[in-house]
Amino acid sequence: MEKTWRWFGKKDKITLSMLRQIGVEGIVTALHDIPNGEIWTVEAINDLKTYIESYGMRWSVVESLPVCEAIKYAGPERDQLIENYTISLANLGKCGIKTICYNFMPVIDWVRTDLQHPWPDGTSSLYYDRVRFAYFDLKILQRKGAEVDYSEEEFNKVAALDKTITETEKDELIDAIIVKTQGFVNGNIREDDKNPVAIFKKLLTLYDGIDRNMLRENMRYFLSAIMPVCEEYGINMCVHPDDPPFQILGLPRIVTNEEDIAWFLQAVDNPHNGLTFCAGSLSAGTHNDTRELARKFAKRTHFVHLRSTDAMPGGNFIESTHLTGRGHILELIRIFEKENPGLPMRVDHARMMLGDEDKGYNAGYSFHGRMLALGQVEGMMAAVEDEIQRGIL
Ligand code: DNO
Repeated sequence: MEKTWRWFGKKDKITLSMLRQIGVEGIVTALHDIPNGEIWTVEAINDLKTYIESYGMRWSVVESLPVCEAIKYAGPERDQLIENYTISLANLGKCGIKTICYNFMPVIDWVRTDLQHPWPDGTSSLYYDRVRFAYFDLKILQRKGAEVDYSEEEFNKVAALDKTITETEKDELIDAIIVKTQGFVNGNIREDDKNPVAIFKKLLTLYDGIDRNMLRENMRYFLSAIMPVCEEYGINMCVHPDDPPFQILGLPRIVTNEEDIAWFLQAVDNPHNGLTFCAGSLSAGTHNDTRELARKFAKRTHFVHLRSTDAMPGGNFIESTHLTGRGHILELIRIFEKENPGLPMRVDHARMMLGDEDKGYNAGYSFHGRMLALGQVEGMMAAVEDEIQRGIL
């Protein structure tokens, strides 16, 4: 597999020369300064591409070319936005960048309740606590109809939490769920927004009355519209699974399990319509077995996120190390190297350690933690390569 790294552009505190030193081969990035929905020009793409190449690496994957909400909920401006998207794709194709990661999650991308959950060894990681999430939904958002999503036991726990939670903790919860995890990935909420909860509530209303089937149809519409340009330029689209892979906040989520993946691959049955196999997102749902999914969908996978999670009691989950957990990374490397060799892969959501905490990195994108994870994954890749050489895989 190709060793890639998510880099947030020239403003990223982790520089390309640092990445070169730790053995990164390919860069995963985006034109982060261009607002969602606007066209990526050949000039802007080439400028960043040349910069990356000047450090001896290549721009391997775009993550993400964001799909605007109006495309997802089928607003009146969707055709214009799809037209812009198609032009950006063609421009990327002209520059030779052909693997494009995106997602189709309404309003909110990945969700965690704690960005610095302490481990006994002094490191920290991201964490999802179902009761804290329910607290956000029921007490902070006060979402209409939210009651049906939680059990009586969860209600009682939320009521107990309400008696002890401090205002600072509430702010931290809001920050974790809708600011720090979203700002840098989809631009719906920015770090300097004054009232993120109000903005978020308004965004949720865009999906009133939109169910899973409608969202699926909107995804089919989008993919069908962009396939001709993907074919023309050899571009591989790869959707990121929903994280976590289950329904939240009354929003439909449609890339959560085997049936969902099979659905969108079949709905637009074209090799250019594929999957970002995010082992972390998929493993966060106890209904998923990453090994089975990889065996099934390896051929339509264009990009791999190697990370792992552990399920905890009560529907909570934690990012585990890259050597452990429900991601089964070693086995995934075996499957992908056998079924679809050479795919770009990056590590993801590593722990914070050894001073990462003070650097202001984007949540989940520490330096030391990711470097350790990359070292672990490289070791596993070497072991798999050895199995291939010895003919035992
Ligand atoms: C989280 C990321 C996702 C991913 C987008 C792709 O850390 O893996 O936010 O970049 O969903 O569009």
